[in-house]
Amino acid sequence: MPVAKPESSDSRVIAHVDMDCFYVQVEERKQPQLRGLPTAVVQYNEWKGGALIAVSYEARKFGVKRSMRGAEAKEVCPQIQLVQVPVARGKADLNGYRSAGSEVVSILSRRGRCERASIDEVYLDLTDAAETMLAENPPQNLEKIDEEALKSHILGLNNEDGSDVKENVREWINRHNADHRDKLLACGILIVAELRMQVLKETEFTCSAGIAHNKMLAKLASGMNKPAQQTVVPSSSVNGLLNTLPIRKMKQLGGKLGISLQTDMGVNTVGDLLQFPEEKLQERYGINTGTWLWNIARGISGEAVEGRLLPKSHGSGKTFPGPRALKTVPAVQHWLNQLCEELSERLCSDLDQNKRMANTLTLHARAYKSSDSDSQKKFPSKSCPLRYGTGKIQEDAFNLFQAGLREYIGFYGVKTQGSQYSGWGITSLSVSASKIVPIPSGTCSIAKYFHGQSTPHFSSMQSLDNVNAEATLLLPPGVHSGSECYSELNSPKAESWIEDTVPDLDLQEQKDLSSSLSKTQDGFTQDISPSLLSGTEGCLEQNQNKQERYITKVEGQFKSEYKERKGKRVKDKGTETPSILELFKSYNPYPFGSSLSQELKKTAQGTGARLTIGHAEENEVGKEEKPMHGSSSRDEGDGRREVWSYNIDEIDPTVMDELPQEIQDEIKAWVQPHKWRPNNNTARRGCSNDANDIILTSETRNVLAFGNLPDLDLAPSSDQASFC
Ligand code: DCP
Repeated sequence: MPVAKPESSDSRVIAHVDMDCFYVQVEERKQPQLRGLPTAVVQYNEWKGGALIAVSYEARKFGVKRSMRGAEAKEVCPQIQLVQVPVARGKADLNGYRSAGSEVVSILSRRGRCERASIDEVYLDLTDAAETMLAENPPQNLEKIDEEALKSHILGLNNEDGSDVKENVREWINRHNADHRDKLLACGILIVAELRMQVLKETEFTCSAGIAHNKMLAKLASGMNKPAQQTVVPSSSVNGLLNTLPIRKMKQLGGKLGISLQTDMGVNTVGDLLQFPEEKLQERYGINTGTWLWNIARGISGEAVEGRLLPKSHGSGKTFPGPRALKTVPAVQHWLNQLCEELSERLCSDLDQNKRMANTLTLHARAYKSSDSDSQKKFPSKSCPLRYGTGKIQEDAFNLFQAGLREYIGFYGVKTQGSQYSGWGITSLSVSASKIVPIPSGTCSIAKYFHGQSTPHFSSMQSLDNVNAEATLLLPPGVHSGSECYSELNSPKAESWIEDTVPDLDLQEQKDLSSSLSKTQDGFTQDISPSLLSGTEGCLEQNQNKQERYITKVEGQFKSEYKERKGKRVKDKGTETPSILELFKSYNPYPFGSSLSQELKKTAQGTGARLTIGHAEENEVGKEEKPMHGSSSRDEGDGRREVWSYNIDEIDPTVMDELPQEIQDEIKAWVQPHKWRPNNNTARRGCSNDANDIILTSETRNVLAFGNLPDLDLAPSSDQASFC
């Protein structure tokens, strides 16, 4: 449900920039002979020439539409040029389009905060740039207004009296008596026109833009005059724009809420909403949504432009509609492997180019059961901590699929079938990587991050173990689930690590998912919309080895710097005592079933308190760390898996400083209450059954196990109780 956000300022200058027939333009740049010709980009498919996914404006004049197939397009426009989307791994390869989108983003971000909203859309907050222009060089001072700016469409500007349209725009931009908001918009017109021309010059792509005081209005305006034009919404024109706008055209009202407004409230246009008092809308739709509806009817939207040039998640998906539905486990595994390979390449590329790592792997599927009264039941989305490496991602995704399938068709259904068709079919599959965070700067933190990253390697596998134990039953001979490697681990809580997942995609992405999935009802294969699975920059020679090399490089760097820092202290003491980071590295995150004293124990030895990290299941840990069939595995540690004895006086405070504050507080409280405990709250966050036992809160365990990821809510709160 949409939520109202207070308007930060009604004097913002926001632009929404949308590329024109984007994939077509990318193909035209590759093949300039296509320019000016009616052209469409088609998804590869042998049936009826494939599905059109982008149509040039020349082709649109002939009546060619995106909903058509190639053959239909040929009927209405025999001279149409059909260009196939590049293919890799049996599915569309969108990397070229993604990197073309990134080229544009890098130009548009030069004048203000920039939010990449999809593969070809960007929001810009140009308020500061407009204020500066107004203060230093207002449009009235300019000798000449740029031609592109003069071609702007200003809503509400009367152009019907036969007057020179450009002259009207010039006057509007130059008005001395305009209020501050309109003056800012006038500056926005000039800035956006300039940016769009810059994009054209540097990339050869045209784009269209909407310029308004908020994102909602800018987005509505950008599509009003396409291609290669810009539309402006002064506040005096907001009512006119919204009054007749069909309610379902509004962002977030295309679905159930829009239908309810139409059928239950008789609201057909946004303007119709004006008749309802806020309380009435709140009564019907809840406080937040009610206020949001009241606001949008008046063109009010407080949504901020997020400074985000990179995608929030990566994904790879494919649909298998109609007769192409996947009906056996090996078939699903084959496609999952392809999707995971692509996902892994993009993750490596992101890591390499942007120094970012994803933390959650999610599997989504759509399925049907041929003989089932419960046909509404959805295939549950599942997620788990993400481990880097193609083989690991493939393995985890497959395990997630099996967990989902077991839930979808029931345990007995799973047991009775293997490679045989058993009355179910998968019509879409996708894997996504989310919770992407930058690797913290500073080598110690990077090392911590990687140590954190390494632990899900077994944490997630422990968690998947129970699932595997059952799910292997459905595997045909020769198909490995990976569960064998963990069969000796029998964590009672295993399944809690696999989460049912609400797709971690933003609303636009979710909308795109539903539209792209629904687009495939014709019974033929089509890849999932790229805008759903928003991409990262060009994936150049991404591979697992590269990632591993990178990690090794950073770790090496960390180790040498760390040694240097520690050198003096070690020399003084004549013995190398591990720091808290080393402690983390060797910390066994086996979270369930081990006693607390085994997990982490503090003992007082004379005046010097010591932390002892011990684990009775070192051998189990060793097993857990075995590389999985074919999957690469980096060195998880230095073999020091026995009991660790740690003198708290030797904790390097500089290392402590790089930990997240809340973790610092908690650790300080454990190790030396008399010296470091910052406040009593920390005591409440952990619990202890013995004065000498240190018991980790689930939050801290997550941080230790997964790096600095307090928002990765992997363990249910009940863990803490059982842990104690
Ligand atoms: N796309 C896709 N499948 C869809 C919709 C779009 O693969 N169902 C791709 C092709 C488009 C690109 O995403 O070129 C951007 O989509 P837009 O909806 O922005 O449409 P276009 O850019 O093609 O055209 P327009 O000029 O109307 O924005």
